[in-house]
Amino acid sequence: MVKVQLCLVILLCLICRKLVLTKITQTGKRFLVIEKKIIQLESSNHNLILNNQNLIIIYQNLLSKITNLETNSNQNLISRIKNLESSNRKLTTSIVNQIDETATLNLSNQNLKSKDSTLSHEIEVLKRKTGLGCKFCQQLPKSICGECSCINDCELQSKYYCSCRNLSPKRDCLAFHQVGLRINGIYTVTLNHKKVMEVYCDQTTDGGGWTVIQRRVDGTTNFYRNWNEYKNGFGKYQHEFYLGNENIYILSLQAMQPKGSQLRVEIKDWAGNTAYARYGSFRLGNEGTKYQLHVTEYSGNAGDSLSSEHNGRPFSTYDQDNDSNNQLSCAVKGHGAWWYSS
Ligand SMILES: [Ca+2]
Repeated sequence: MVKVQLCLVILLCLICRKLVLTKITQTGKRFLVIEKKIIQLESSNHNLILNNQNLIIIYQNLLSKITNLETNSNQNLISRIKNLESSNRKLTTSIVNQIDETATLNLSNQNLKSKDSTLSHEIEVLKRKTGLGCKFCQQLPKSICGECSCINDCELQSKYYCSCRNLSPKRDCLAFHQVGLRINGIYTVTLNHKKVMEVYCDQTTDGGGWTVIQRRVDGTTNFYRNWNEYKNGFGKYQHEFYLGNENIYILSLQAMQPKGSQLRVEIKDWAGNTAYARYGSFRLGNEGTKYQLHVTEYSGNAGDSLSSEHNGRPFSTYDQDNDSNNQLSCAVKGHGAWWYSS
């Protein structure tokens, strides 16, 4: 029995061994499979590591290339920016220079325009003075000045005046009128048989024969002048002028014979209305009397402003106060020169 049991046990053991062996063999196979897998994995891992290292190298190379590219590009950009900045500076300098040149040119242009304007004006003045560019006499009848000469003068409203300077001098305008001259213009007269001077004769107004001693038209001539200028006269006889107190004194003195002088004052306003004051007797005293005014026998329509207030008064200028006002100078206050009273 025991033997059978043992045999059973042995058989069992054998069976068990067989089972165990089978199990072991199966386990060993599994180990082998696992080992193979491990080897494969290790191999894969190794390959991965290699790949990884390659990738790192590639990455490093790329990084290096990028860095190089960046550095090169950056340097190129910096270089380009510097070039652009340099160009910009040159352009800016050029523009500033051009602006300066433009400003200079503008200034020169303005100066030239100003000079051109001044020259044009001077040319016009010269043309008027010389009569060039003003040819009215050629368009007028030759008889316009009779035996006198027509002289162009653009400054005059008439654009001409008559010059009778070619005629022999006489005592005064009345003397010319008495020999038949009826032309208004510039004549020569003698003073005290010594001095010959030019005067403007009005041979048509109120019977003619008038020697014009003063003409004021448009205010272009300064009449605020000193004693000597009023003594000797100033202005142009065909324009605004004052004949001069010394000349008026001598002319009125030498006209004392036979009948003395008359004075006619003509006034015209801006509207063209005229008025006159006529004095049947007129003369001036000599410089010792300060060219004392003698004027009487008023007639006319302008009102008597001379004989009523100024007759018998000495002449005054801003530098010779001969008026009867002890407080002030009427010439300075009135900005003129006259036979002021007070
Ligand atoms: Ca005074």
